[in-house]
Amino acid sequence: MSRLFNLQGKTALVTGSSRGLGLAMAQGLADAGARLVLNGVNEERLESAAAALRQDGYDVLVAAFDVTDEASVVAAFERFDAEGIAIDILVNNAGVQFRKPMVELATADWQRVIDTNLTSAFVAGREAAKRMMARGAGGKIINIGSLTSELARATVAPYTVAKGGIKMLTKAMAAEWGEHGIQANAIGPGYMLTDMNEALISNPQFDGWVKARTPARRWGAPEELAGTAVFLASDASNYVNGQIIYVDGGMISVL
Ligand code: GCO
Repeated sequence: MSRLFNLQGKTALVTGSSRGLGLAMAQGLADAGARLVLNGVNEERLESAAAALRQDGYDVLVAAFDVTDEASVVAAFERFDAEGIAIDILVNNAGVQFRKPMVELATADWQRVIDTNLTSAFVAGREAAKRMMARGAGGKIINIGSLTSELARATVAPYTVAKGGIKMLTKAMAAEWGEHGIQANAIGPGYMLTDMNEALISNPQFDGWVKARTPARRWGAPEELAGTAVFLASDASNYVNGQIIYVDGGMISVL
């Protein structure tokens, strides 16, 4: 394995990694040598994902906590401290989708999406960065954005606002933490084959639109994010900071 992309000796916490994009990126990081800390709120699903990865020989820990609950995020990082677990790589992947026209959208639903998709990345990022700075060994923060970090689509306003915020939070992290050897970057997945998108995938009109609108003429597979995650988690990206890399089959680059 190329030294540049080698994650051996590093520990990666991936939020929302019991399935979907988070689990796929976690597998890629483990493939490159990282020890994993999987996170989610469903302990059974987490343990099942961890067991499968351990079967493949990977070093996997589990940390069940709700990224929207600041106290549980802080407690999780304090547990890492107590157990000597240094988080070298944080992937802020946890997120939800909620599709409804804004004129019908309850503020509580708006707030829930913002809290889960954006505020959680700030809280976990703050807790990770404080410790990276104290260790003086730098670190990597990878926030998961979206095509909606740049472009809006009707009926997904809170998700769009949160993901637009992810793009700018990534730059804010770079601005404050770059001098501490921390690189904060983002990945912008395109339309990926995930449970969250099931309603879209099974809708023939939407499926047709995605395929026509994407130069690759297809949806993306979750594992297609792994290479970019490894790049941004590795020494290969030590002079990359505040960027968002779109893994979208070309969709955001064309009309
Ligand atoms: C939607 C989808 C998108 C994708 C992805 C695109 O309803 O439009 O859920 O938001 O999940 O974020 O980049």
